[in-house]
Amino acid sequence: MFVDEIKLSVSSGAGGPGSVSFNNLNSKTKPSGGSGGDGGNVILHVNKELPDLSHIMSNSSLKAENGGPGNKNFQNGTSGEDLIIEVPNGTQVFIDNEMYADLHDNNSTYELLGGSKGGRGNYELISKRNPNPQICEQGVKRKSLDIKLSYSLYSDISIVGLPNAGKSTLIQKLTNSRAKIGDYEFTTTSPNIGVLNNSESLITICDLPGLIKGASDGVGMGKRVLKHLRNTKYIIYLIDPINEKFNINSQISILDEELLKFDANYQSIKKLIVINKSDKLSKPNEDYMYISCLNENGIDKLVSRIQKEFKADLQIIYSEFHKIVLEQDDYFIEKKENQFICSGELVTNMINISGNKDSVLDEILIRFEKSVLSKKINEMGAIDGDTIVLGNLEFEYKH
Ligand SMILES: Nc1nc2c(ncn2[C@@H]2O[C@H](COP(=O)(O)OP(=O)(O)OP(=O)(O)O)[C@@H](O)[C@H]2O)c(=O)[nH]1
Ligand SMILES: [Mg+2]
Repeated sequence: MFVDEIKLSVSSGAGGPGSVSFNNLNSKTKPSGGSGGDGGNVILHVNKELPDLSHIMSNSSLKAENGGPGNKNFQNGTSGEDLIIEVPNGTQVFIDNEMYADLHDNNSTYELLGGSKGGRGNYELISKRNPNPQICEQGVKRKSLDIKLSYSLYSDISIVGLPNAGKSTLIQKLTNSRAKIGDYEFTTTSPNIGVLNNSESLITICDLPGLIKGASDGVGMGKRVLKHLRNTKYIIYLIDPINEKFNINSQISILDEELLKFDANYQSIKKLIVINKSDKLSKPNEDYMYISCLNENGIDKLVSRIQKEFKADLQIIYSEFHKIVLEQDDYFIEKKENQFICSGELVTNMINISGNKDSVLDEILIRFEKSVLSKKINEMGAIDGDTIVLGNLEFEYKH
């Protein structure tokens, strides 16, 4: 089954914990605890061979590997393996309904989440201030993200029209596609792709499910159809002149309106209006191109027209999209009477230290003072004696 939309939960690998250990060298003890390895990244890799997103399990939760722990004797932990998710060209990434990436370049990659940093062992924490640290960092926790992947097909031409206009019949006439045909509405439920027969160049054609009024608001299969026009170079509006509800002009208006409401940039995709079922008409209107998929009248003319159009260099409208880099290290400060309660990733990482209790507290205080938290709390009007809460730690504020 063709799958063009999928929801996933992904997590980066956690950083491995550092270690506290000491070596005896010439009767002096020296810190020798190795650091934890970094966790694996979450990466999307664009692979043009993939036909859709059906290789990814819907609603699955995928995780990169955690970094290994640091050990005594300067041994650093191993880095966690990246989680690499293969996606087809034309995949978009959404987080909370906002598009974060539009991936078009084969073999390119997009980092969704960087692996979390490994915790430093006491060897790496040696500093002028603390030449003999009895502490290590525990490594940054894994980060998780709920994403939606949406795939829009690439095609040279998309056949768009109301249900029953003959779109699938036309793709059968033009290409090797064996699309299903039916004398009822919504026969086609997912896109069919074919390659134009007897053409000098390779021209791919896509037959889409029928569009109806309100499609851009999600009526019928609306949005799932309209999104596939994003990566097409040329659109054929296929019109049914014997449609009992809508005449030729109203069909054109419905299609124009729904396309533009979905994405105003669709205006710039070149379009050709083709009236099908001319076998049912006694006197065609000369303004349009007429065909009959039934008796094949006008099909040759349509093919010549397509070939002529494709001699010019037609392009898809979106070929590049600035990829948004995801923000990390969030923090929140809540003021409650004389308390400043700090939370978020920045805080979690700041207090994620283990080892000798007093040394751990000293280190956290020094990190706090150097951090943006201390600056913000000062700006928020903290005075000496107020309480600062960092996770499960509380201490008195001093200017
Ligand atoms: N008379 C006549 N009937 C046609 C012609 N082309 C297609 N049809 C008929 O129109 C009906 C609908 O054809 P389809 O190709 O399934 O239409 P569609 O636009 O793909 O329909 P959906 O997938 O439901 O949107 C079928 O009964 C076809 O045989 C034509 O040129 N003349
Ligand atoms: Mg069809």
